[in-house]
Amino acid sequence: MKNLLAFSPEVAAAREAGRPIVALESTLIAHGLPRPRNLETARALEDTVREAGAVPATIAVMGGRIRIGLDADQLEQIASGEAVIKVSRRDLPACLAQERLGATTVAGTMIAAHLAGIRVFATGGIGGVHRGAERDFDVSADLEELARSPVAVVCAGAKSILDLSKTLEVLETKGVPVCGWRTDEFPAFYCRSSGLSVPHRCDDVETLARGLDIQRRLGFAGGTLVVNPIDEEAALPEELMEAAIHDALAVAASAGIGGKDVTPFLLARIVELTGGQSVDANVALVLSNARLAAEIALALAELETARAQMAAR
Ligand code: PSU
Ligand code: MN
Repeated sequence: MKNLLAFSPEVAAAREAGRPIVALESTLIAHGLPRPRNLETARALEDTVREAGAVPATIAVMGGRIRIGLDADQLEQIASGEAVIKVSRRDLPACLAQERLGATTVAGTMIAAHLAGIRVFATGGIGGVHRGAERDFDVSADLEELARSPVAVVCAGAKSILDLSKTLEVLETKGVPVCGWRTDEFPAFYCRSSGLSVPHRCDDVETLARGLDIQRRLGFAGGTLVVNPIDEEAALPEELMEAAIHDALAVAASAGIGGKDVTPFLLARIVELTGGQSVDANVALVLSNARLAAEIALALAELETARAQMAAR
């Protein structure tokens, strides 16, 4: 395993010192946001985690290794590379074997975070069950990974390019704890509400950290999904987003877009249709998720320190 993982000096030092670390994904940078906002956002995400007192670990695949923490040059490669592969679970072995440049999805990043011993991960939105999945079976591997890898994923719910109700059903079937951060509703990425309720609500990071700790002590295999609604000031009108999403879905269908290209295609189309608006909202919500993830990582570290002190007595 050792030579498949490569830690940046910052992350290696944090591991050594037992400091809280927050994983960040790279598909969002390579395929989810337009240039040059993508690189600016990647940097801002790392700074936000640092300001909150944790250490950021942006994850990507490079030169036959899974990089846990990227330097400035590597971050730029992910943001501006021409042929960056989108790496989910099924893509990891080939991307590593071929020594290609890969950006990890939520699923890919969860796998890497778990291998690196990182418990908390911040992103924008997760993949889920696509609208019409009863016909084409398009269900993101992110859901399966949430059931497998013990990592807490902080997100703003999912875009309604997906069928959010079916997405919640699959999460329930797979036994993935879904926790609403100061909300009773599953957020719809650009919008604070979806009309769908979350099974559990949490209002403080200490309780959240306790839940994560208990999940581990119970021996549960999977992760937890923490859903953090976009800030009121940054949220976009539902009608605007529904219209853009409808248009994007229609174009994708008539262009015959399929497989792993569906999500990046829809994301790019929505950016075109809403102009900078959707990008501003997207950036605001990921930054907010990074802040919350750092607070959770800190609370988890405190809880573990307290337990170790108790045990030593
Ligand atoms: N949803 C977004 N922005 C994103 C993604 C999803 O609003 O950038 C990315 C994430 O990396 C997620 C991936 O893990 O798309 C899901 O892709 P798919 O639907 O092909 O599994
Ligand atoms: Mn898919």
